[in-house]
Amino acid sequence: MTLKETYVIDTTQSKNATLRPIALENIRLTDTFWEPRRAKNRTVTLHSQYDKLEESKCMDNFRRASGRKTGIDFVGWYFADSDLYKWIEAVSASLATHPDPDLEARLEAGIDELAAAQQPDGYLNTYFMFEREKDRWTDLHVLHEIYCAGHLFQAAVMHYRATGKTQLLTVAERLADHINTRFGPEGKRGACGHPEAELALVELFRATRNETYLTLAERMIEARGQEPTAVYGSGNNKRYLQDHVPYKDLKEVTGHAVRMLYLAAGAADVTLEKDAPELRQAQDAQWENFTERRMYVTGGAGARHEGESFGADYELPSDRAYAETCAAVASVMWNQRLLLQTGDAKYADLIEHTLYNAVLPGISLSGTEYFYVNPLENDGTHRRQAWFGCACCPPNIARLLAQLPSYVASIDDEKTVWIHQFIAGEIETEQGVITVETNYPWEGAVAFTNKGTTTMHLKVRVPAWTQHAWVDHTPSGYNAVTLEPGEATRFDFPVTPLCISAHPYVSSLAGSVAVVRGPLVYCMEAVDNAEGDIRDYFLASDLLFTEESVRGLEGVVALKTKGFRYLTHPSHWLYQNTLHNGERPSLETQALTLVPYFAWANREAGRMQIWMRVS
Ligand code: FUB
Ligand code: ZN
Repeated sequence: MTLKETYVIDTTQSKNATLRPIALENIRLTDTFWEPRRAKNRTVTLHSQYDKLEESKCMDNFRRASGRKTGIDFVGWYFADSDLYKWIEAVSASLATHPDPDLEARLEAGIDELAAAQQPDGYLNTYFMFEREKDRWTDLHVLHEIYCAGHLFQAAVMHYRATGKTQLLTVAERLADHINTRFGPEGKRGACGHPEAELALVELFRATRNETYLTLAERMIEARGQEPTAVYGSGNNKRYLQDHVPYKDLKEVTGHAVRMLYLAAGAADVTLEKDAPELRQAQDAQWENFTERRMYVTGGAGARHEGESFGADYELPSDRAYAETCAAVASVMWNQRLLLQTGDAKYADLIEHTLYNAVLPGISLSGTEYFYVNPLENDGTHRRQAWFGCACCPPNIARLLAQLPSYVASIDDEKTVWIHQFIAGEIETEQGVITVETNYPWEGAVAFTNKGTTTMHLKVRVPAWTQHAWVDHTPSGYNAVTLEPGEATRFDFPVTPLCISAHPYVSSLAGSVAVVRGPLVYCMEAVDNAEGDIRDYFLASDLLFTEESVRGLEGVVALKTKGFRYLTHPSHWLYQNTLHNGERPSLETQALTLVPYFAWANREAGRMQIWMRVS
């Protein structure tokens, strides 16, 4: 195999792709919003995460499995190996755009540790060693063996693409071949309780052109919802595992949110490579169910703490929201695959919305602390943590930040460059270089200049939020533009603050609105609204906002408006007769300050809420 450019989802040869990828190296970001965060990812986050992999004993688990360390026990969750794999994927992607010898040395050392732990038959999972060797492949339902393999495959593909080195890819191929002997066409039917390997196997196929891996991915998707179940083991909740019906008949997003969305991403990958109309139709139904009934206004997924799962239609509690950061990452991954397949702007719209409002809140401005759970309302006790016993989210954010350029643009077979996300920088294709100038998301002006020597064709997404409709499917679409050498064009998307209301069936949100400005959802934090309790605040119905800055969030556009606040509450009642006028609380006018939700909990702890009542 020859060294390739670093693609994240390599649809260069995908039969059903409308769009082909542009390599990470060829989309160079220079903006002042994302690129400083990506720089922090490279210089702070990825280093501190490796330290956590050591502290949490994830690395020692590999050393124990290889025999390099003896006399120690396995530590952590049975899927702890995946923490290292996601970190490797993140570092590899980062090195593709920003070489860093220190980071690379840590990466290669990590790969050396895991490669040494691979068994002669290709098996690799540090939980199932020694005393647990007998348990291998006995509990697909719960124990995440294939899930961990999936993250290894993704890491290996990214490492190979970014560095051209084959050591990790060979490890991945040996493990995939091992799994194929068990669960491929010659083996038993088997699928993992936690989908992930499906999408990874398709990417492994794309990197190696070995059809075995594509077939295995397809087989694992088709294995779900059958009798007897292929997701066998110690658990019994099939709906939770998306194993209650065949995937083609799954018309809603249900069960564990991350599993659901990774499964959907895997199915989308299969349909990019193969004609599978029933899988495609199921995807459309799932997407509709998600965006019309089960998605938070932030793009977050998963209403219930119980089982980290989706709730029923319109079950979207703000304070008890789960909205795991990994589920937001998985949603972005799924939507990108749907976008590459269809070229439909609604997927790029949702990616934008999810990136800003559901992924980004997951990491602190310092780059060292994370949210796992993302409530839309909180009393101020929910704070980001430096790591978690179950550390799935931190490296998931890191890999997405490292891969962000791949979400910015892609190219079609007529060589038209499709601009999906607006981030300043330059995009290089065989046709030449396009520069992108913008101060997005704070301002809506975006300018494109053809710096090349040939005519260039662009398709520029017009964000759905410009039509006040980023959730309700009013088509936005792509505007075609032709630029001669040296020519420029400019779009001005109005970032006027807007108020969003929820469907009446979300009963807890009756009479409330959320404020958005451009792609950003705003919230109210006690630190900026120190008079009384922010639960007593109301927006005024004229909804006029001015743009200002606030202490402690430099560069952020905050919104100020006039509203009201309960001044006094009668103290002795919880409920009262609505006709009993004598006990009404009194109101006074009150200035309100809102900040982007992604920035919350980066200053003094205090109450926060997205949804606000309107007087
Ligand atoms: O089970 C592996 C990961 O840990 C899931 O994706 C997360 O939801 C967390 O449970
Ligand atoms: Zn997570």
